[in-house]
Amino acid sequence: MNYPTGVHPIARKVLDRDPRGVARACRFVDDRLDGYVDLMKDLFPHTGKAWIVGVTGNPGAGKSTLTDRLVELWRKEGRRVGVVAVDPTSPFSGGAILGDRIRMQRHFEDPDVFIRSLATRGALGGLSRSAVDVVRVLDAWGADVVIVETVGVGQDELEITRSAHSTLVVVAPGLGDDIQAAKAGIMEIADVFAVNKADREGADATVRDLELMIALGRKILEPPPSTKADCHSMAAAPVRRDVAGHEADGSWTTPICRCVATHNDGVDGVGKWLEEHRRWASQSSAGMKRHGQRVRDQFETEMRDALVEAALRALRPQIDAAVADVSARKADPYSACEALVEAFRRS
Ligand SMILES: Nc1nc2c(ncn2[C@@H]2O[C@H](COP(=O)(O)OP(=O)(O)OP(=O)(O)O)[C@@H](O)[C@H]2O)c(=O)[nH]1
Ligand SMILES: [Mg+2]
Repeated sequence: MNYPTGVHPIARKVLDRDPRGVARACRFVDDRLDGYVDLMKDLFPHTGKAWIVGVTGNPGAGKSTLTDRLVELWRKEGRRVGVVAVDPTSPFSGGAILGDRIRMQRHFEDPDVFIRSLATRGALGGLSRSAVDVVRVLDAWGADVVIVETVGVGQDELEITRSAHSTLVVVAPGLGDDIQAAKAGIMEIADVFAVNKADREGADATVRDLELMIALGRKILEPPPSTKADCHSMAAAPVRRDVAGHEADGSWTTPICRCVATHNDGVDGVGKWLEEHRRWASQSSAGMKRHGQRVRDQFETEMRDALVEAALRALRPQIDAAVADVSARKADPYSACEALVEAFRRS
């Protein structure tokens, strides 16, 4: 392909779909090497086409196994798939990431699948910023779908999930207390629930728990629906838009799918509901609003990073002096910060 002169050499490789180029670009943005902003500038016009699917849930719920199955499902449909596995819990050992690689390794040979693990917290902006940039690299590479797997804990991970178009929360039976603990966060981010390990005891109770949570979330405004959509019933009957998914008032009620990822059972139902959510999000005003919020959140994060970086660079000597003063207790950190911000404003 021909590019205008000045296009970053790594960007050319990504746009030419050279797998090694994509790997280099991911490392480049993850490590924030010099020039990564220029690389992103060249890639950005080629982004915006991928559907970003967040997959989150408790450790061991089966996220990677389910992701592997979803990759298989979407590859059968001829889609190019990117996977970003974020593992903030073991940045040094990489243990879980190794596990993820094993679970998804059959896709490593496929030129239309690109899997990237992220464990570093990076310098500025941290994990969520790296994840957003790596997702953009895969988008520019030509991914139709990018799956972002995160463990559903912590602010960074919630932020990453918020940057997805559709979020799947994977829950395993027997984690009732965990569900209670994570309730608020989960309800906020779940677009589709997968009750995985439905071959285990307790799946029905978990589905009931989630149904109750969803009904409570919809409380007061309307009585809870008498029937809940379930992927098993979904296979048999057409989608009942009045009981899950699209609501008459334009809102979305989170459907619950049972699946057994290890046996590839119920996974197509999960895929169908994610697809349904994507359709809803692209058509409803709530979905549009969410899109606007996502762009704003990402832009504000970028602004914050850029401002902090610029300030640190411009004020380095003054910062050193202020640190010495605070350390010697000649100044309090609040006043010292205010003075530096004021100095940056005037600079
Ligand atoms: N019985 C049963 N086991 C499953 C199922 N899905 C996954 N597992 C097993 O559960 C374990 C954890 O699966 P993973 O896919 O690694 O779970 P994860 O949520 O990605 O785990 P972390 O990334 O470490 O948080 C593995 O041993 C899987 O084989 C299922 O549907 N039924
Ligand atoms: Mg995993």
